[in-house]
Amino acid sequence: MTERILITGAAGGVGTLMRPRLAREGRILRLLDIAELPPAGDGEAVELVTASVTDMAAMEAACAGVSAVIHLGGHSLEREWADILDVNINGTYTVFEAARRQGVPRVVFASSNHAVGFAPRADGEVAGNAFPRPDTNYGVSKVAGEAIASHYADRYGLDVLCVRIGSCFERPKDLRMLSTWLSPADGARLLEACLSTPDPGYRVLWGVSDNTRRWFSLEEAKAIGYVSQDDSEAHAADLLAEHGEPDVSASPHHLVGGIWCSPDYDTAK
Ligand code: 15L
Repeated sequence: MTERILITGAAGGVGTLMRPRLAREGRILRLLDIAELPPAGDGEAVELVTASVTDMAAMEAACAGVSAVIHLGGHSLEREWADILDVNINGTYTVFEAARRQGVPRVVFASSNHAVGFAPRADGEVAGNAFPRPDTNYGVSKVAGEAIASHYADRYGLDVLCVRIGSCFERPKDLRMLSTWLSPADGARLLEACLSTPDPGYRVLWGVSDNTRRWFSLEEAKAIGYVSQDDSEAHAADLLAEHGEPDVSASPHHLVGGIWCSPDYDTAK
């Protein structure tokens, strides 16, 4: 039987990295974004949908017949409050409500390390479900998304996994990412675990590779069957040669959110 999985924000950074890595025999990826999506490649089993996550009718149509939603859509950087409220918070509500109306049993929500950005890393390993300490409007929207997810899990019985993604890029781009990196291959492994783990209920977990310099816990992700195969240390030499060893007791490395926690990083309006 063919399964259909809806990915919102599929044209974004993480969506673009996941598209080829989540392709499977017997699976159709329904890719949704307001931005243009690259057309289907040869033999690629995709359906392309141009729509906003804030459009309830479009989201209901997009959720029809899917077995899971991977919700990556929304602003991925700090924005002023009105934009975050509309796209990230109302958009996430719309995705969950559309999924519920269409009987979609499972949603994977892309949360972020910025939901707990002000957590000090000196406190030791940060638990997957550490109490929210958002560092920006964007971080607040991820906490709100986790709350919406929890509501839909408890009230309507959806299985929901909130993945607090560290930094998902082809390779770590700076010293901080030596700790926070989620390799694309590990990202796909983690999403597969989120899609297949039986009866997860509501979970909050870190999306991170098993980096030597990691300070996010992998316990919650391991509990659903995730096995990381990557370590940012393989990419460390060039970054360390250029910048030297990071002082993890000082800004920007002493808090989970890095420079997002600095006083200059403030676009709140
Ligand atoms: C995020 O949540 C952002 O979406 C991404 O662009 C990165 O900046 C990442 O966090 C990070 O903290 O590296």
